[in-house]
Amino acid sequence: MSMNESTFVSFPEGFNWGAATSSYQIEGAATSGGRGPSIWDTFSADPGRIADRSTGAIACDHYNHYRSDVALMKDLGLHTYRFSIAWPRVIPEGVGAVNGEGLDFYDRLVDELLEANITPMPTLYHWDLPQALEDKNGWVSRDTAHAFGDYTEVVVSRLGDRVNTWATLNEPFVSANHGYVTGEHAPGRTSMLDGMAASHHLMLAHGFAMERIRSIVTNANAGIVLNFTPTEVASNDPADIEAERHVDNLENRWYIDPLAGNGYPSETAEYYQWDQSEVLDGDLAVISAPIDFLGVNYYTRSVVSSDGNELPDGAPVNTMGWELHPPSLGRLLRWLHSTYDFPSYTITENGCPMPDDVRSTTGQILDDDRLGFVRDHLIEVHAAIEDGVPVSGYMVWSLFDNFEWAWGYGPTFGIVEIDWETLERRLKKSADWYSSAIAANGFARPETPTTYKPWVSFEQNW
Ligand code: IFM
Repeated sequence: MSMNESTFVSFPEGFNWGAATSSYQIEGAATSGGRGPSIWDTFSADPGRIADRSTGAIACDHYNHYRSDVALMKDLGLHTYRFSIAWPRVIPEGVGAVNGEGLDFYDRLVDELLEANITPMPTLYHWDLPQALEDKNGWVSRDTAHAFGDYTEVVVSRLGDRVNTWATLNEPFVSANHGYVTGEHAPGRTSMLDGMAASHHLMLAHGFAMERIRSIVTNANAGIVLNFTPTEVASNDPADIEAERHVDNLENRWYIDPLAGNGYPSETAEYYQWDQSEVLDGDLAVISAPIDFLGVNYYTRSVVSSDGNELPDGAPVNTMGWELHPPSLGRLLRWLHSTYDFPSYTITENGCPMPDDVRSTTGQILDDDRLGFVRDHLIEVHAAIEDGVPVSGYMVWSLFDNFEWAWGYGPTFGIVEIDWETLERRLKKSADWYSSAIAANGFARPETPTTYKPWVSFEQNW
């Protein structure tokens, strides 16, 4: 078949192709340049918290490799680089004294990106809370939201003359739920009500940050990054239906509803006996001030029964056991647009950890499965755009293999491999493919859909 419109998946002019990372997962240099400790330094030093007992102390050492890393991004042709700023690098104690050396690092990074014609897209918080603030009750305390506003002002005052695209928080659901409810992430606390208080203070922090960004950057393009796990109900059993509703409220609506001015899903708040006493007069107005874009992180769906989540028989999964289900991304985007109608959506994360166990004779990782995953999700994005959803860009997660939180370095999400002995960066086949898709603003539609092997996920042995 010759290449024509139906076989070429062509994106609208100006579609923004990028890649994403986060500070604790790649920077390393945990004790250099005046950086203070974060909750992840503390948590990962606690034996038994991280699957391979690793930490982000060195990670990809991006702090020292940023120049060559930006050169690599330029070679790939990235339009945008989404990274995060480490609060404890900028304000080591969370409040008070600013660490000039920390700000200088992000200043140099931004200049290097602009020089390479790559748009910097900083996220102000991607989970590395200064430990000093956790010692004062972390996100359960309203003071942390105020401290975040002040930190935002420091960062944006320094970089806002060159950076206009800002994301406030990354995945507040994960910060609150994994950090304060299930304890699988730092700070490792386990209380549903603390989690709900934390969720509100995170959203308030977002609102305070938006106010500061808008007051400093007149042409700001600012928003928040939320993760979504679209749910389906396992059966018609009323218990399953009720369970699905609560999971959907907690995982998909808890953050976007207040952002859209609807408050927290009350049925689920009542179910967990959260009296919302932390929500003070005026908070919801702060939280629901207009955003310019909604960042959407999508990895998997969830089929819910009253016994928990069920993996459909024979479903393909990644090496962390998450089902691979591209159609749920398209469904999610259509649902968001028809229900909430934000001005624009950017896929701020999408990607998958795969075994990466096939190499060419020259040693390149031949990750056809990851390549297929990214391509299948981009096909969903493209279809959603054709249906009228204003999706302006796609950021693959992740640029590099990195520290995958409680899983350590086992799962590899990168389109670029890191040699953990030498820290050498090597492009995987998916990176080459992504680079040519960027150059062509699209790609050939495969004649047959990707078949994913049903990989057995790693054993979590901590
Ligand atoms: O690695 C994380 C990232 O930090 C936030 N979103 C999900 C990714 C994969 O788990």
